[in-house]
Amino acid sequence: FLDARGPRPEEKSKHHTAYRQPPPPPPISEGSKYRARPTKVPERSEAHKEIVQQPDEGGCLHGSPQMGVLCPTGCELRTSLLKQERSNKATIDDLERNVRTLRDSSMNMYDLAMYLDDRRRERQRYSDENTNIVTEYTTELEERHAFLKNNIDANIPSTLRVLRGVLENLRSKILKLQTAISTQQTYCHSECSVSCNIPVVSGKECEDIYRRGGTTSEMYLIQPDVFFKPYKVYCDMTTRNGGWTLIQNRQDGSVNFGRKWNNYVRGFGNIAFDVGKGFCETPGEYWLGNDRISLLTKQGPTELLFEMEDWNENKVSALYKLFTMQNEATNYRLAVSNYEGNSGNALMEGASQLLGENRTMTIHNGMMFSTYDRDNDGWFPGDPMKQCSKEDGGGWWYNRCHAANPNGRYYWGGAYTWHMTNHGTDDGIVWMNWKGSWYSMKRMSMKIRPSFQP
Ligand SMILES: [Ca+2]
Repeated sequence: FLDARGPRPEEKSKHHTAYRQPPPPPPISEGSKYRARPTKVPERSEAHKEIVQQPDEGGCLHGSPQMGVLCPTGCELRTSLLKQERSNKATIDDLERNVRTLRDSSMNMYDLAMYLDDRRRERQRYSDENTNIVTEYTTELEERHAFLKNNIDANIPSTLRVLRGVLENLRSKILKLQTAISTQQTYCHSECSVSCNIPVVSGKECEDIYRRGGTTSEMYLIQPDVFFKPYKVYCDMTTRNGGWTLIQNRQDGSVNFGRKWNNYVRGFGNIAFDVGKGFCETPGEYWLGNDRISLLTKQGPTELLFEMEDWNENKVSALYKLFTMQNEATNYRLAVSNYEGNSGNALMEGASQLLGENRTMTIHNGMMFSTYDRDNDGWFPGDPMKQCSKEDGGGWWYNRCHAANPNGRYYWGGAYTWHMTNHGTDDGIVWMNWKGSWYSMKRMSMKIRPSFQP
């Protein structure tokens, strides 16, 4: 706060119009221009002389009362001036206070104006900067837009041409595939006619043929019983001295084994193929048929050989020195004995991983044959909700349900999970005692031969 008597800044001079110069001091009394007059000695009585008052200082009264008052004199002037000065002083003090207040408020106004001015300048600066930034961005955006537009104009048409070419290529490939598929469909609808040169050698079964001189493994005609027509079968003439009649074979999943009762009774699949050697030396996937198998085992003591192979070319086998399959009247009941082999005795002992009742309910020996439309299993016989064959994929001598499942579903690669199955059960080509429930064999076969004592 500026002292009223302090130095004042130049720019505030305009506010000083309210300031008034103090009144000039009253004139100073000086000596009279007149010389003193020579005075005559008054002739008065002594008594009269005594009441005459002497003029007071300044001599405002004439020496002679008859002459009255001589002036306004300096004394009177001074008194009136003193009176005036008193009232003027109060006015001046008042004015001074007003001036001080005005000055203070003008100082505040000045500060505010300065502050506002600074703010304005600052805002202007911000505004300028923002404008610059916006301009920069706009420029960049325009450049990018131009770049993209050029790029699109230059490249898209050629890309489209390439894509169109790819599309045309795919279309022609699809056309070729469709043609191939329709050819295959026509081929598949026509009757499967495998043309093989059937050897002249024949017999009751493969051991008989072997003994008659047919010693190459291939397809032959056999006639176990003169009352039944001869039929084709694959004979294995090399394994364990040959003479084996192949009654079941799995090797590539080419034949569906999830079939009805009548299919299993009559048999299904492909007996053998000629792959260019002039005769049918390559077996197909097939089930010989329950009636034929049953009849063969009734000819005399028969042995049954299971051979299986995993997807790493490991092979194991199970030989049952005695095997009989009853006829349809007793639902082709199974009987096996005298196990020899390294696969585990699944048919007679059940799954080696299981214990107690859980194990015995997987034994196959003594069971009747079941298909998904004929429930003869050991799991609530007759209950349509409890059918092993429905859940495990093929026709078999199911108990409740299996330790071995050679007619199950074919799984490429071996290991499979319950997610891949139809019913969440182990429906693969399983031999639990060797590979457990969740491994499906690459190859599986069943061969029979008359038991002959050495
Ligand atoms: Ca059942």
